[in-house]
Amino acid sequence: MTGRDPVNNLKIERDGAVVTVRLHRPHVRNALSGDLLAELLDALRPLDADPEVGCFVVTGSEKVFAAGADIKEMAGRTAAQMAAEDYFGAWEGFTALRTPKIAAVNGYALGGGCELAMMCDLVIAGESAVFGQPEIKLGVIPGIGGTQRLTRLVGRAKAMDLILTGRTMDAREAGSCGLVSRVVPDDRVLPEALEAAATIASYGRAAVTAARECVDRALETGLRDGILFERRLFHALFATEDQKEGMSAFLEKRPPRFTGR
Ligand code: CO8
Repeated sequence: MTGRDPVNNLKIERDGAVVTVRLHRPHVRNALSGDLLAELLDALRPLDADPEVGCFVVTGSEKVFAAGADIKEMAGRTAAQMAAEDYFGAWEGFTALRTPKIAAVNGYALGGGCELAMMCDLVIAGESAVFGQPEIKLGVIPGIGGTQRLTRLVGRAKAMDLILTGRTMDAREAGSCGLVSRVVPDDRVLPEALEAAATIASYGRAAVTAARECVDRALETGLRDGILFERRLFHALFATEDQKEGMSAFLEKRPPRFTGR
């Protein structure tokens, strides 16, 4: 990616085990530039390695989650430059973060914005949120996993409809077709996401990681392999203190105290 923009494109806040990342490029509707991605990874990688951090919440503004990849940044590039830079390849660094990620979406989540939401583990959207993959209108196609993740999440029929026509869908449709985990009133998006994040962060880290990896495996492999993968991770969790603590606490009728060990 290009030289770093001196302006901060993100606002990061930590409250205990939960880290909130707010995309902040209001002049371009939070368009996802190379600088923004580099900043995001620089900020989140050390937090991902911190055992005290249990969940990330990614959000935008009241009106825009993100209006996609930065069109100005891409517009003049040649195919050779795009390939040489492996443009968008670095987004794999975001999906590789092992800490659970919740997208808290108000307003537009278009193109790369919709793809960013789909890279998160949960998507909590406000009633006025708008989702779409409008790249066809720019003479291109989704480039940060949209054709693959959207199809897996909502099925071929709706993915073709959205990607070929470039139409948008509202939060209700996105919720009913499986793109969005919860649709809530607009002013409840961040509180609800923070509550879910605190809940996830309160559980044993090994179980949370195993659960995420197993659910994602369901989209990537056949049923027999997925079930075997799940069973092996389930067995492995019996090596953790958190499993002993969680089950003892249940039997002793007291709240568990997970330590991440
Ligand atoms: N990139 C760069 N600038 C943007 C973007 C963007 N994605 N979106 C908005 N802006 C800029 C506008 O150019 C405008 O700038 P200026 O003030 O200098 O004119 C400013 O933000 C405000 O934009 P609007 O006036 O349009 O704001 P509105 O609030 O009226 O509308 C919308 C908000 C609906 C979000 C509208 O801006 C919009 O439709 N944006 C573009 C959405 C879009 O097409 N997204 C897809 C982008 S492409 C992509 O994500 C993946 C490409 C895959 C390429 C594959 C390569 C490998």
